[in-house]
Amino acid sequence: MVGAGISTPSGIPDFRSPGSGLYSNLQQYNIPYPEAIFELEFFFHNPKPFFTLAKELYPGNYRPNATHYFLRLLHDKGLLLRLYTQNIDGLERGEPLFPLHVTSADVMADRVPCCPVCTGIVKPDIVFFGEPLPQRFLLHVVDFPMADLLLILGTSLEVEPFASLSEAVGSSVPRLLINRDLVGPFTWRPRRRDVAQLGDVIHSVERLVELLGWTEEMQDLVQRETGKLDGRDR
Ligand code: CNA
Repeated sequence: MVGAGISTPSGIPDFRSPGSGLYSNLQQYNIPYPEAIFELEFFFHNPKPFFTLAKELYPGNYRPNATHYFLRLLHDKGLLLRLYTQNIDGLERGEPLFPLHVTSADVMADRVPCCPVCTGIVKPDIVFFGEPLPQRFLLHVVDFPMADLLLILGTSLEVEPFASLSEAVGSSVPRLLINRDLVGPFTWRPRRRDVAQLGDVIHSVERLVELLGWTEEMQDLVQRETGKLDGRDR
């Protein structure tokens, strides 16, 4: 389970970090309250703030960091059953979640993208507050009881129903929280096998990679993928 805190080292502000989070820097987006930027009703009332943020998050502006590559390594090793992310930056996949070909020229030119046929606003394929979660989210019913380790990285565990997934693994399954601060059930309903590694996510991930003996593999992966990004952005 991951959240905005895994992308702050890439330079993308999270919601809640004091001083650097979006909540502390709202003026530039001209929104009445922080959640508005991701609210469906507000989006159709005024889509500009969302597209200002979308432009900011376009590929090339930000790059994956060690945490994203660690997730990739878990996947490559066949150890990652599923990644549940709240992020819309797409850095776990190396691409944004909204269809670039339709919207990029408009977004880059600070225009709200509209459908050439019906003239309606193009809504990006992300889940706004006020929208149901995609069917795929229901996979958690099968996934969580199957897991034998739950990793939770860079999230305040404040947004439901995502947050409650942290309680959906078996009671004897270890849960490892890697975050700046203690959050959610790690504070109010800790379990015997919980482990909280508090501090900067990059530092913690690098330490974990080292303990796993994967440092060299990780360096190779980062080098390979950075080379690809250099080629793409050139
Ligand atoms: P959040 O509520 O802002 O919490 C982030 C958590 O990460 C906090 O507990 C921070 O202390 C912690 N954190 C931040 N930076 C670091 C760091 N360098 N090292 C360790 N811990 C760190 O964000 P959540 O993801 O929990 O909230 C869910 C919202 C945020 C979702 O609706 C997202 O769509 C939304 N969001 C996403 C992005 C993105 O895609 N990158 C950016 C901003 C907001």
